[in-house]
Amino acid sequence: MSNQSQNLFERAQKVMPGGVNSPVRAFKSVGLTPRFIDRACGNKIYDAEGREYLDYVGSWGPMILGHADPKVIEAVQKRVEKGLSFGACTEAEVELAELITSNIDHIEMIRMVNSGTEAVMSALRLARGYSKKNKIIKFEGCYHGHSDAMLVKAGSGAMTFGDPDSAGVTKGAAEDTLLARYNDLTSVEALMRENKDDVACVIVEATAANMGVVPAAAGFLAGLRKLCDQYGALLIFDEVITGFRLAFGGAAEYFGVKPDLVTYGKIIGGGMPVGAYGGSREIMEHVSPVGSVYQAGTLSGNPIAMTAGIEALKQLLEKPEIYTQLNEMGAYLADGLREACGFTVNNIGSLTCMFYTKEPVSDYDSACKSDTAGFSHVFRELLAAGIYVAPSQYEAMFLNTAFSKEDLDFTIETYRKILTQ
Ligand code: KE4
Repeated sequence: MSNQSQNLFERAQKVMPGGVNSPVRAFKSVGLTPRFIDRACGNKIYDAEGREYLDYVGSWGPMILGHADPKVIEAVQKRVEKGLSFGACTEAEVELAELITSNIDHIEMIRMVNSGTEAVMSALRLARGYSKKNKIIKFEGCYHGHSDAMLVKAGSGAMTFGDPDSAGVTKGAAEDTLLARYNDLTSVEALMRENKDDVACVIVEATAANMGVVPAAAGFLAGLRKLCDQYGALLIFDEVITGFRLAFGGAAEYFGVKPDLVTYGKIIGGGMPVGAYGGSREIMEHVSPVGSVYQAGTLSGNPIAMTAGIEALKQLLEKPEIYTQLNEMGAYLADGLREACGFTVNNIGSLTCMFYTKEPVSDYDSACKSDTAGFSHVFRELLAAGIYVAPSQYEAMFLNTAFSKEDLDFTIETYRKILTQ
């Protein structure tokens, strides 16, 4: 069979850095040519050669209803006939905003942007503009997109390539970013005390999924809430991955802890480029044009993207049983992998990650103990067997509603064969 992906990758590398538009897709850490994907349906993707894969990436989270959901596709097809983008107000953006604010009580107002990075960058600016304070506390191994202030000991691709601090990020841009340890409230309290009148916010993945999956420990998020209240800092939940996945109300609903601001991405756009940030009216009305915190975007609220998001979120609202189904499947997969492989497997809801260590993984340092060479070997064997997981140890396996028990059993059995051969 011709290796179309190889040919395409050679062309791509001539005209795009690394041949990709996002580093982790380059398969660099697993030493393979990335598969160029031609189409997808349900929980399957098909590469340029027509090979089928069971897809545990799901576009890094958006495809919770499976690829090419018929209702989402139909809604988008109808909408595009009316034009693609106006740079003006549309009913679609109001409808998506209302869907969210009327179903998530800590979101009274929301602003649509075009990516998770943009949502985080804007939320941080808002937190600083609202509080008139400068410092931001983030956690080692958490990834919040590629805005300068966040590329400090970041997770995801930055962690995969071992360069948590990116070139091009100036000292000035990073010096107000303080680093704490995930699941360690004492490290947060120490930073709060040292910077007590100048911490604008704490930003946290309310379950980390960019150093592999590392759930928030019992009491961690409630402890952050208490510390933020005590020191007058805003608590920002970065729910780009967990939003509309752990529950419709995301990790905030799952853990019962209310943040001051939330950032969204991925599922909110139903597969189209959408990010958003939201919170109380009191805070959000500091955003331009009402308030003094400037933020803007040509394609923000794009009607096609809004339509995809509306259709996806409507289905999640209409079928709340989806979350029970996804969470049960997540636990089933995790238990099966644990039993079959004997490694540490972290799971929360429909997010699962196997680490190539037998030690517990609860923060950045323990995640770094995973044998990434062992991961890469298994990745290559899985791909050959038609199972597509993220090409990095420091990501998640994302389940969607198209998965069956048979798919999970096939996956568990394949892992078992690879690790016992
Ligand atoms: P985007 O700018 O990629 O839409 O979102 C950035 C972001 C923000 N916050 C969290 C918690 C995130 O996980 C992300 C992006 N996630 C990665 C996957 N772990 C995107 C994949 C990629 O970089 O290609």
